[in-house]
Amino acid sequence: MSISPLQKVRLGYQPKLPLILQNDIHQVAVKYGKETESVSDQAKIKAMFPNTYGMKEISFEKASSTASDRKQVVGVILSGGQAPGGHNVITGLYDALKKADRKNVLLGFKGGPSGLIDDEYVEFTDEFIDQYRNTGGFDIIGSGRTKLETVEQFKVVESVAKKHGLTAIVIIGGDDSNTNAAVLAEYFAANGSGIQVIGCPKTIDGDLKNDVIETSFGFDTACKTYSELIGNIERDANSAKKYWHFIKVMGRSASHIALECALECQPNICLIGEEVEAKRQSMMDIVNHIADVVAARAARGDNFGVVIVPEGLIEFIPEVKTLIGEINDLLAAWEVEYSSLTTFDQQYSFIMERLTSNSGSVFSALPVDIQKQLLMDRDPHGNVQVSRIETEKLLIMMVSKVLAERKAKGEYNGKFSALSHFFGYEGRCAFPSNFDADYCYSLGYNAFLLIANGLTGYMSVVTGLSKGPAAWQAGGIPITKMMNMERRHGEDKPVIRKALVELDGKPFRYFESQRATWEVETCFTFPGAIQYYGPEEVCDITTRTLALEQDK
Ligand code: FBP
Repeated sequence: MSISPLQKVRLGYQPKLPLILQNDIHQVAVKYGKETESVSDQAKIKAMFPNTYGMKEISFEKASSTASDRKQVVGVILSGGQAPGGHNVITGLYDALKKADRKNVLLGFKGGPSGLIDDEYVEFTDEFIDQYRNTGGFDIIGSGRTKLETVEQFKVVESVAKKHGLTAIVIIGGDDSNTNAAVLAEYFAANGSGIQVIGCPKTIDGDLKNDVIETSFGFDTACKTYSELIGNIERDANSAKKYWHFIKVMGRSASHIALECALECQPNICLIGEEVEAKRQSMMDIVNHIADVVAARAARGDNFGVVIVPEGLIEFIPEVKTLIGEINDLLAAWEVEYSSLTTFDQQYSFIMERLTSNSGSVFSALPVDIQKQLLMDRDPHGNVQVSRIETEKLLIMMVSKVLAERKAKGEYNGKFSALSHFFGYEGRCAFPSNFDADYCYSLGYNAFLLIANGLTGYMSVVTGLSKGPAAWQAGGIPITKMMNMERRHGEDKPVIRKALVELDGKPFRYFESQRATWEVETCFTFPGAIQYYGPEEVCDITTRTLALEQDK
C-alpha cells in the first residue's frame, strides 16, 4: 500500500499522555477507591460473577510502584465495528509494555474474537507497529463480531493462551465485546488460570459511557467526519435552495452521534430516538412534525432543509419497538423452522401468523423493502442490523404522502424534493483526530499498567477529557459495575448497560433550547474538515457533547 502525504506525517505524531502516565512505569502505583456494585440486578449479577463482582475502582498515582516485574506476554484483539483510534490503543499498549521491559511480548490475534479461537496471530515488532501509528482503521489485525460466550469457546481460548504463555488479554470493543471480556475474566478467575482480561471502551456510537467512562473512543472523530459532510450538504442546500436532505447517521441504538452532529451543524431537524420513546411518539407523529416544519419553511419561501435521522430511531418508535421485540423472540424461538424458508413470501406469512394483531398491522403497513430489512439476520449479539434499515427513505416517502394530502386540501403550497444520505462507514476509519489519537494511546498505555498491577475484569479508564491530555487522570473500573440484565436471543443475559441520550442532560437540553429557531430559520453551521496541525482551538477541541457535559 502506498502512503499518502498526511499518513506519512501522522506516523510521526507523538500522542500526548496524561502526566501520571508520563512517569517511569516503576513510579506509578495503584490507589484503591470504593467497592462497586452493578448498575442494577445486583443479586443476579453477583451470582454470575462470584470472583470478579464488587471489585474496587482504581486510579493511578505517583508513588513507589505496585506493579509486578514478571515477564508479560499480552494478547490483544479488536472487536466489533471499526472506530478511529483503535491502532493507537495497540501502539500505546505496545509502547508501555516495551518500556517496562523489552522482553515483554505483544501478540495481536486476527479478525476479532475468533482469532483467539483459531489461534491466528501476529507478534508485534517496532517495525510492524510503526506503520500504523495514528492511522484510522482496524486493518492492523482486523476485527470481527464473533461472540465469546460458551464454556467450550473459553476452553479453546485458554489452551491458545497457555500455548503462547499469555499473562493477559486486552479486548478493545464496545458494550457487547466488553461484556464478553467480563465473562472471560470471570472464567479465568474461577478456574485459577491466572490469565488477566482488560477491556478498552471503543465505539463510534458513544453509548459505552457512564459516570467514570466519559466517552468511548472513535466518537469524536466519527462525529467530526459526519459533521464536515453534513455542513457541506447544508451549504449546498442553502446554495441551491431546492432540496430537503434526509441524512441518517450511525448509532446502532443511542442517538449520541445524531445529537453531536446537530450541535455542530444546527440542522433544521434532528430526531432523537430517546425522546421519541419517552414521549411515545408514533411514526405518524414524527412524520407530521417533519411535514409541519417543511410547510413552515415553505411559507417563508424556503423549500429546502436538512433533517438528521439517527440510525437507531426505528427501534425507539413504540409500535415498531414492540414489533421488533416480537420478531426477535420469534426468530430465536423458531430458528430451525424459519431458516428452512426460502422466499420472502414464506417468511412474511410465517411471521404474520405469529405476530400479535397490533404488531401484525404495523408490519403489514410498512413498505416491502423495510419489511425485508426488519427480517434480515440479527448480528451475533441478537441485534437488528439497523444500519441496513432505510429509515431515511421511509420518512421521505411518508412525509411526501402527507404533504401531497395537505396540498390536495389546499393546506400546503410548497415544493418538496428530498434526497437521502447515510453516513456511517465514512466515519469509522478516518484518521483519528488529535483527541482520539491521544485518548486511544493513553487507554492502551494505561491498559498495560492495569495488567502489570495484576488486575483483571477491569476496563481501562482515562478521565477529565474536556481539558488537555496533561491534566487527564488514568485508572480502571470493574466491568461488572456497568452491568444489568437484558433480554437477548429470547433469554435474560448480563450485559453492559448502554448509555442512551439523557433527556435531562446538558447536551440534549441545549439542543432543545435552540431547535425551534433552527427548525424555521436557516442557522446552519459549517464545521469543515478535521484539522491535525494548527491552532489548538481547531485541532485539539473535544466534542460539543463532552464540552457541554463538563461545562466547558
Ligand atoms: P460497535 O458498537 O461494534 O462499535 O459498532 C457500531 C456500529 O458502527 C453501529 O454504529 C452500526 O450500526 C454497526 O456498527 C454496523 O455494523 P457492521 O459493521 O457489522 O455493519
